[in-house]
Amino acid sequence: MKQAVLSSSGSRVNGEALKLQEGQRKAAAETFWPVVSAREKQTEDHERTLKAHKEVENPQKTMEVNGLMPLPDSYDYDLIVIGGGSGGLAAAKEAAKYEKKVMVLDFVTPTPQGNSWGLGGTCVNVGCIPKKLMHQAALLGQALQDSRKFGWQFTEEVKHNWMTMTESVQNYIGSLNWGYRVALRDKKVTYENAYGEFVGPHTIKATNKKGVEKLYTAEKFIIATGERPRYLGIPGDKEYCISSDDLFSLPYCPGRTLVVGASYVALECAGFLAGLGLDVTVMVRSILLRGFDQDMANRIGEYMKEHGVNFIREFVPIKVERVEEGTPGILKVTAKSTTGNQIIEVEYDTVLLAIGRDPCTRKIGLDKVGVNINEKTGKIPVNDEEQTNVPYIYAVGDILQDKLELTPVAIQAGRLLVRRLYAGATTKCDYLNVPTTVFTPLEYGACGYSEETAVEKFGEENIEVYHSHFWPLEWTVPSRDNNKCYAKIICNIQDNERVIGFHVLGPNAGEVTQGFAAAIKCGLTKEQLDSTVGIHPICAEVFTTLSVTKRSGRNTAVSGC
Ligand code: FAD
Ligand code: NA7
Repeated sequence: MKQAVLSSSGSRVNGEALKLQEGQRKAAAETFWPVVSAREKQTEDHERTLKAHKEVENPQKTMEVNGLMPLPDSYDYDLIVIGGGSGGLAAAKEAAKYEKKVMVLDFVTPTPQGNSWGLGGTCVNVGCIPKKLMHQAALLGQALQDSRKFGWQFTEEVKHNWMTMTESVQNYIGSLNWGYRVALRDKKVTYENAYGEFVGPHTIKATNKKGVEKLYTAEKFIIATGERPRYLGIPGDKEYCISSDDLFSLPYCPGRTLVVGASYVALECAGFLAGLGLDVTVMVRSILLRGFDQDMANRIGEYMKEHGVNFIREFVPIKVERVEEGTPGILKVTAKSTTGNQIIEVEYDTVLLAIGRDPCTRKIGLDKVGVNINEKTGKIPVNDEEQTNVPYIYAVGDILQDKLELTPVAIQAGRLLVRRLYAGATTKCDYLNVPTTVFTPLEYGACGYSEETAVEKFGEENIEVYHSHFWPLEWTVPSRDNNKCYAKIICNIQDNERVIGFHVLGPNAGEVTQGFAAAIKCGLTKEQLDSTVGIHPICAEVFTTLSVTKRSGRNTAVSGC
């Protein structure tokens, strides 16, 4: 078997290294691990590799002990993708288009409560999809109330059944899981439900549920392992609390719920739970929706409060205890003020932690291949081509440092990366002006700068903020929530009043934002917005008639449509 010998400095000294191009040799030296020159179609059955590996009883140990490592003559795969979520599946399917031999490894480590799910990653199983469907369940409750004013009459009391909702949502998710498996099979992508971990250069160990281990080699790798919910690290958190990874398949109604955390996952979950009629409290450590426009964030908070969500501000839990068994049972939460010494004790049926998510990068053998991570956050820094510091290893999605954690971003980055790798394309993923929506009861759509970051970057005197309240026609007849919906754009005065920030609070905010995001990408200016003819009577038309600047202090309230 061929072996590469590492000198103490890590550079390769066997014959093949001499064949490396200058750039590759430099990269190999920089990254400590050898770079094997690109080989077209040199994939073979992994049995051959396994046989080779058997000769080295423990390749990892061999490397560590004597600096020797196996270097296969050829690779089992052109590309191995670790993680079958939004980014990983998009990349794998795209690579298959170019007739590459591709493998996807996907494995879900069960939650502390024992939940796991099928192929497709966070978005499909425990993220965007169930979240939006449950948000829809809550909106339907509101629509039922509104409908009485439109003439609908019900004879029965209106109730919500948690189990019916979760079963319907889970059935739909099951169909998506199945669809992904079929899509991979149709595209001849090998899928293994196994945990991937680097054990040496170009070599990965795949461990399945039964603990069976296999070694595979590939010319290139894409890491797309995503993130998992963080825990508080206090007594009782993993034993008694749930996370969003458990909520969407919870086999009982959560009842009185404490949501810990105040970012979008926390507020979205709190919003739909309250919309289903549950008693919900959000425990906020500092501010709502860190990173988002704070003017909009506070308006969302006010609306939620008016619609029955309780907030405990500037407190953090320090202990969770079970006081009564059951599903859900009763939990006692002891919490401490972040501004003083006050301690409170509060009881809930369910405690949902939504205090952030950690990237799955610390247990995948990155140290074995020399991939750098940010030690503090676990995130992987990449260049603008999603390449890690090890040239044959790429990364996409939520695990990337300083990038957006959104499904369409992961998909776009994965697809474009593969097109660059295998189809001669040059287009890079554009992480700027990415639109997003927070599905709180009053939905929030945004694209571009928040007001505070625009002020910070351009200076207050150089930005003009236009804003207005609006009242959706659909809400007028049931007489609800006047002067809650709100539209705001931020323009750069120095650049022909180009729209650099777009913010909307109102129904279907995502649908509204998507089209404007395309316009912003094309360089939309305030003048162009003004010359755009609105569609009547819809919410989005407000953006074609914005005339009040924030600077003017003029009233933005509306009384009719
Ligand atoms: P993931 O989709 O998380 O996929 C990673 C996969 O890799 C997982 O299946 C994981 O189990 C697997 N894996 C991890 N380690 C290994 C390993 N060693 N070996 C094999 N497999 C491994 N985004 C939006 O755009 N819109 C939304 O509305 C939205 N809502 C969200 C709501 C919630 C509650 C959450 C939590 C997230 C939401 N997101 C939303 C974010 C979105 O889900 C993520 O940005 C997206 O899923 C990231 O894709 P990814 O490919 O990076 O990782
Ligand atoms: P974020 O965006 O990381 O926000 C975490 C929230 O939890 C935020 O409000 C934090 O408050 C709060 N937090 C963090 N640690 C604690 C502790 N120890 N106690 C109380 N509160 C805490 O997380 P999300 O879950 O909303 O979203 C993460 C990603 O998931 C997102 O980007 C999507 O990809 C899906 P802070 O403002 O720091 O005081």
